[in-house]
Amino acid sequence: MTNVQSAGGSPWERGGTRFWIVSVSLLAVLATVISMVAIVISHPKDDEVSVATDGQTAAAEFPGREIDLGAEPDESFEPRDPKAPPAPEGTLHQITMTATEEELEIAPGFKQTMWTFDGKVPGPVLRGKVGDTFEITLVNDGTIGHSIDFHASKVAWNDEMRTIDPGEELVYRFTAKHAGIFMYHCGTPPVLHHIGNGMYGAVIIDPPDLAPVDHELVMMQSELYTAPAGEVASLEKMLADRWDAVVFNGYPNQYQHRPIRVEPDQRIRVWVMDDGPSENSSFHVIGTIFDTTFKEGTYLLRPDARQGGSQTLDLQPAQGGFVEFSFDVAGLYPFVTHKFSSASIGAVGLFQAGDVAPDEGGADS
Ligand SMILES: [Cu+2]
Repeated sequence: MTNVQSAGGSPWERGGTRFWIVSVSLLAVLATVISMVAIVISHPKDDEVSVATDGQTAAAEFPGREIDLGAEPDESFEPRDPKAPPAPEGTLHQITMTATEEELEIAPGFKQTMWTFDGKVPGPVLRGKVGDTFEITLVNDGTIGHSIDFHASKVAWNDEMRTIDPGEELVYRFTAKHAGIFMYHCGTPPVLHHIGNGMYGAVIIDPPDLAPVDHELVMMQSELYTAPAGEVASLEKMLADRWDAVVFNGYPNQYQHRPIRVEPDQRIRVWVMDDGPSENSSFHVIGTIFDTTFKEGTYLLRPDARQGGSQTLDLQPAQGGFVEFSFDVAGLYPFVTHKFSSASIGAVGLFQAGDVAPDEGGADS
């Protein structure tokens, strides 16, 4: 036994040598396979890279269509009127609002079925004063349940904000007890889906000392989520924050296509509402400084001896306020959300102060 072992090794030892040779070979093959897989994983295909790095195509992993943000709207395109409506006379405002589901043009040459209040996205801007009573009759002309939730109100969620079926209506009555610009939206679950498909707007409740201005405007910022033709955008896309555009008053770059005309030295107030549903806003006007800012019910800045200036109004979803400013010289003044990843996908507009042609440059800077 001993000799056999010393002369040529035991069968176990000879078998062990083969075992180790085979094992090492297998390990080498395995390591090669693992490293090849690692190389493939670390070098994704070109289209996967573009999905991960290009904000405009980040939504491509969800069903939808691509908005051409460089396209011009038709000659006949009328932008959403940015003027803030005046507060109506009287202290009781009886208004009917209708929930609809209809196809709208939400970008140049791009139509999509949206859920709306009164057939538009955003819904109408309502206005009143502290102490006024709003009596809103909500009519559901859609095919699914809808509702309305006014942030300007103090009412029971299970009563006025209840969901009504198609064909039904309800009366939502509230007295405005606090000043500011407040979001309203459909509150039917999943709320994200109903807001993301268009059911949102704003109510302005004037502070008692609101000074007169030359131009008073409203900008409601929101995201657009595209869907396959004939469909509404999916909840999954909204849950993943995969918007396709960020817009003021429902349409990408509409006030760049149709600038807002003002004059130098005129005083301008812009009410800004972040209707989201999910993206924040940092409202900024290029070429001027705000001397007055009002956010979430209070003045942050008013002209005084300290001569402070403000460059942006920062808002999270469902926050609002206003800014006041003027332009010192004639020219073009873009306005943006200074979160430029949002500005670059539709959240840009243009003031034209005085007689200067909108195509004289600067609009894209
Ligand atoms: Cu709804």
